[in-house]
Parts: sequence; C-alpha cells; structure tokens
Amino acid sequence: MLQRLKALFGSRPKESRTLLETDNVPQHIAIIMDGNGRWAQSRGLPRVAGHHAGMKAVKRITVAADRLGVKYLTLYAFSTENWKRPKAEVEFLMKLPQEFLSIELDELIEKNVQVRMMGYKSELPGHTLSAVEEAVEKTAHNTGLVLNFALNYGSRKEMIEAVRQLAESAREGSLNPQDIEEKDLSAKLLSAEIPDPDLLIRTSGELRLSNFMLWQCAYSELWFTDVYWPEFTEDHFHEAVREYQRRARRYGGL
Ligand code: V0D
Repeated sequence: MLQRLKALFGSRPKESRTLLETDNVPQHIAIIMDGNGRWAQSRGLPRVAGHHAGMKAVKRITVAADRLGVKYLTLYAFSTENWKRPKAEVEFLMKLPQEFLSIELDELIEKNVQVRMMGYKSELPGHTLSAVEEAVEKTAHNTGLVLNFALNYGSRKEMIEAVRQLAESAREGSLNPQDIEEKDLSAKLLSAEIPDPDLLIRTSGELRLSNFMLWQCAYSELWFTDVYWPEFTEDHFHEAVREYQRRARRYGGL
C-alpha cells in the first residue's frame, strides 16, 4: 500500500504544496538546465551572468535531491553542440566546474555525495578536466547521492560509439550480431553504471530532448516548466516530483 502524505518537506511545511510522499521518490532524476542566458538577458545582464547564477541553482537542487533521498541526479551542464557558442562564452563555462568545486566540494564530501562525470573528456581543457577528476576521485568511495555531471555529452555520439564497440566485437568474432540485446547496448553507453532516469526535467519552456539521454529516457516521465534554470527552486523541484508520484499512482490504479 502507498503511504501517502507521509512526510513534510521544504521551507514552508504548512503549505500543502510542499507535501510529498517519501516513498515513490524517483531513484534517478535528470535535468536539462536550460534558460541561463535568457534569464540574464531578460534582466539586462550578460549571458555569462546567467551561467553563474545557474551554478547557485545546481547547489540548491543537489541539496534538495539529497534531502528527498534521490539516489542519482544527472545534470546536463555542457553538450557536444555547445562548442559552437562564442569562444569567450565557452571559456567562461569551462571555468565553472573549478569554481563550483572550490566552493562546494568540501560540503559535498561531508554530505557523502559521489561526484561523477558523463561525457567525452579528451576535448575538455586540462584545467576543467583536472578539477572534475579530482572531485570524482575524492568522492569515489562515498555512498550517498550520485551527482552526475553531463559534460561534453551528446546522446547520438554516445550511441554511435556504443554501436562501434559492438561492431568491433562482432568483427573479432566474440559477439554474434543475432545475440545483441538492449542490455548489451546499454552496457556500452557512458551511463552504463547508472540506472535509466525515472524523471526528466527541462526548464525554460523548450519541449525537446535536445540530444540528451535519448536511449535512457525511453520510459522516463517528462516534466517541463517555463521557469528559467537560475530561478528553479526546491519548491519547483518538489512540484515535479509530486507530479511524478501522481502519474505513478494513476498507472498503479489501472
Ligand atoms: C552553466 C547551468 C556546475 C548550466 C549550471 C562546463 C550552464 C551552471 C558545473 C559543474 C555549468 C560541472 C562539473 C563538475 C562540477 C560542476 C557546471 C558547466 C556549466 C559546463 F564536476 N555548473 N556548471 N559545468 N553551468
């Protein structure tokens, strides 16, 4: 039986809108953190100010996910397509992992968070990669929330690389093409160690997947909001989780 309304969360627990179940919390939530540049421009600020403000939201939602008991939080920080942006903007973005980790890594360690990265490392600047790898190494033994940054990630590239590996095994003779199953492709993806997302959130009003975890989101619940990522709060996050739980109850009743 579902235990509804089992717990209160959030900064304003008297309001019914912060009421959440503690069971049926999505195990894996993935987020397309869109609208940082638009948020800045709407306030007459440079786009990079939006990226910086977006980092604050990363902290906020990581803490919120940890409090809720989410096991995996995947955040789309930089896509393989984002290299097409102006050079100065890319250079600014590539400094954010260092800045974020210099401020937050100690607290992430204290919270038993495990930092991971999902993406292609070879194209990243050395200073970016070394900051991320240091955080990954220092938190590898942690057993709490897995905070998975999609960084220089693209889903079609990921699938092409996986198919190449399977084709190579077939050519070598260690794999019969007729025996290829879904799990074999899943095992070659960058997300191999992580379960498929239960819930995908995209902020800022776009209703697309934009090359993010296309294979992995085959059965994920999708939730969209017009709110720009820098304005995304714990309450918005709870709204998405509550809608996920509502959908789960409806399917359970059929
Ligand atoms: C800008 C909104 C944290 C999206 C959030 C390099 C765009 C703020 C990280 C981060 C970015 C990445 C890896 C890591 C620790 C932190 C980050 C990028 C952009 C792209 F190990 N925020 N953040 N990385 N933005």
